[in-house]
Amino acid sequence: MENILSGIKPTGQLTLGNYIGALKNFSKFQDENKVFVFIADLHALTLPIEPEVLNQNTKDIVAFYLACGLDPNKASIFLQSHVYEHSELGTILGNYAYMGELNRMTQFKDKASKLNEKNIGLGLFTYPVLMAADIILYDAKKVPVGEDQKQHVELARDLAIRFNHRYKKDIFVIPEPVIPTTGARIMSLSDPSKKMSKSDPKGDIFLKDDLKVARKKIMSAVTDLECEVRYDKENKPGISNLLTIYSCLKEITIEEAEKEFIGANYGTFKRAVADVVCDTLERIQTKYNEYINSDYLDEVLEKGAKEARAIASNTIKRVKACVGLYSKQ
Ligand code: ATP
Ligand code: LTN
Repeated sequence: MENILSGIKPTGQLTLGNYIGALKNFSKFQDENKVFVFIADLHALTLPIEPEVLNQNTKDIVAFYLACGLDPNKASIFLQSHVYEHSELGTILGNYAYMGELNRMTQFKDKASKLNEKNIGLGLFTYPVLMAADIILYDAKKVPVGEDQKQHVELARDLAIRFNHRYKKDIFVIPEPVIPTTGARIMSLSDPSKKMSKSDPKGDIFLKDDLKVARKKIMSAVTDLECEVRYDKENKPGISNLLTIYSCLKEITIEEAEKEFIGANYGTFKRAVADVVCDTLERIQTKYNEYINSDYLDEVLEKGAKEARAIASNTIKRVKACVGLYSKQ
């Protein structure tokens, strides 16, 4: 039994990329492990967001967690901002992280490059430190994430090792990323050289998309001038992306998917991809609609936060004692 932790920030509508790279995999762990899945709402403040949008996105993710099979009786589902220890450990860990290493974070460079240099928030820069605290608080050994988060989990790992080394004690469990072998980076349908991303919605399929809209997006996905359904990421990025989506949702390998479409034209192939995407969305949306307006969401969050606090407060006590912050014995 290992502790497993992951989270999603409520910055926008969840995409098929979030589902395949992250969400779909969370529930797989819950029978055999202690799973903590949270909504990284403090992280959502690192870029400008309207309060009502943040609120709605947060509720949406809770409903989608449940709709995608997370069971609150097996996994702890909670909000980052409901467990104060995240901020507290983030503050402490900030003293062990180096500005040089934070400067090298790809996500920071990427997001900062889209802002005016004078308006880059401190929170965006220190984002990975808070993320490290999220992970370390729960003694998480494994962190299931998509490819883009690998670097952040590795930083959490480096910080945990550095801290243990500094105090010559095994205070922290050393985490490692768990990245799916296929589907760790679903690309945009309109520009398969870019990641499908909820804050850059061109070419996205949203989990909330109307099925007809989703079908249309797949049918008009960018492909190439050949007529062969073959996986070749370099030369056929569009078709390769669609093959990845198909194989992940059908739970088959890329090779098995390729075999199904030997001799098929792109129209036939895209229709098959659209069918499996729409089936998946329909299944998720039916459940999402059952949850989204129910009081059950608050019950789930309350229970989850209680469970989360139980372990997080223990970690903080351990850390404070270790670094020499005084408390009554
Ligand atoms: P933003 O655009 O706000 O940065 P995002 O869509 O990239 O958001 P995150 O909240 O950063 O999504 O990610 C939630 C989880 O989904 C992470 O584990 C991340 O690695 C995964 N993920 C995000 N986009 C994709 C994608 N295109 N393919 C596979 N996994 C993804
Ligand atoms: N940075 C992640 C969200 C996130 C997270 C975490 C994921 C915040 N804290 C801890 C795994 C573990 C993202 O952008 N998806």
